Amino acid sequence: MNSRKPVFRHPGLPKNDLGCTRSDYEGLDSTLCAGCGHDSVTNGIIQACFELSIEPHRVAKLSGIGCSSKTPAYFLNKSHGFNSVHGRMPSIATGANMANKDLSYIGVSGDGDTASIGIGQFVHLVRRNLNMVYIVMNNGCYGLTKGQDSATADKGSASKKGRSNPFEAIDLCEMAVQLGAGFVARGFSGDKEQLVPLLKAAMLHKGFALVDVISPCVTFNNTASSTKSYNWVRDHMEASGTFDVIPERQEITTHYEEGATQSVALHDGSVIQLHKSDNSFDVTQRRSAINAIEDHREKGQILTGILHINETLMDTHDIIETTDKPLNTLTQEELCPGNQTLQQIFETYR
Ligand SMILES: Cc1ncc(C[n+]2csc(CCOP(=O)(O)OP(=O)(O)O)c2C)c(N)n1
Ligand code: SF4
Repeated sequence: MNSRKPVFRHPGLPKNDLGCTRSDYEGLDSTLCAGCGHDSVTNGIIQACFELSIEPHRVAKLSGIGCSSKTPAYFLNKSHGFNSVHGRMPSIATGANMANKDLSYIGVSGDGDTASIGIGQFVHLVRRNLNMVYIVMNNGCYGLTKGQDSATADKGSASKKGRSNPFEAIDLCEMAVQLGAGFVARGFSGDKEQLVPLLKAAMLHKGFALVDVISPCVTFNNTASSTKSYNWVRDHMEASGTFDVIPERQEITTHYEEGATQSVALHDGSVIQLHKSDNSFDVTQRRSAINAIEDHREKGQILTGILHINETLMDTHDIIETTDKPLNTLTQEELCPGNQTLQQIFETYR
């Protein structure tokens, strides 16, 4: 497919540490409906990768099926990509990650793709703590198949054609915290100021990082009676606080009142400095995170921001003690330990 984007680049465009401009992180033109929240999330991913100076050829983009799962075509066109079948992205991500731990994995899914057909695969991805960023573009409906309610649609919420939803909603963030995820965040496609740092923090985290982004479907679920509409989310979102992602080796210069700030050191030496709006909420404690999500839900609010972070967990490779090198770089000598060692291994099974 040809892109209609201009090939001319102004020489004065800002460049990152790699000498790349933001456009080096773009993909094909979007074919989604004008105003779809998913396009804003795509832009957030492009911005986050640009600001972090991520090498596009070191990234693998993975997705399932849905309008949301089409978006990897619209960012990082110099990266690896795999568009799997509906709800099966987690198993593709697991296989790829096991084969090559040196790539960065960005998975994009929808609430249908993750919370309905793919929920069985999703929960195991979380509990295994696969090192990847998992983005859910959450619009409370199946956009691609014309707007049926999804499992994240709130009880009582109604889409354009549907009746009020009679079922309880699945809260993917709360479920991920309960399953032991080390990084859980919630954003809104209409709040770029919060979304880009959330995505950056998720990309710097080692292990499974869930970013659930409320991303309204303007065609089927942007009604006055929908709790996933632009207006409803704007009126009901409550941020857990603001935060800075301070890259490795950069001095922390901001100063906030003691007690209101919580610093979390990331695996690569970067630091997340959270300026909390509520001192009673400790993002490093699972129970505290679950209580905060529940308390806000009871008040009819959507809690956004970093909801939980734990930098002490081991990822899948550490847990099952895989080899340090990507499988395709292993030599014959490394793969075959020799007759004597093989005999010793066989002896342990006799
Ligand atoms: C096995 C299978 N079952 C059903 C479908 C039909 N289908 C395609 S996308 C989709 C749901 C998409 O919803 P979501 O993941 O929320 O993405 P959105 O389009 O809302 O971004 C469904 C049911 C399919 N493609 N494959
Ligand atoms: S149908 Fe909805 S989710 Fe799909 S592209 Fe259009 S607005 Fe976006």
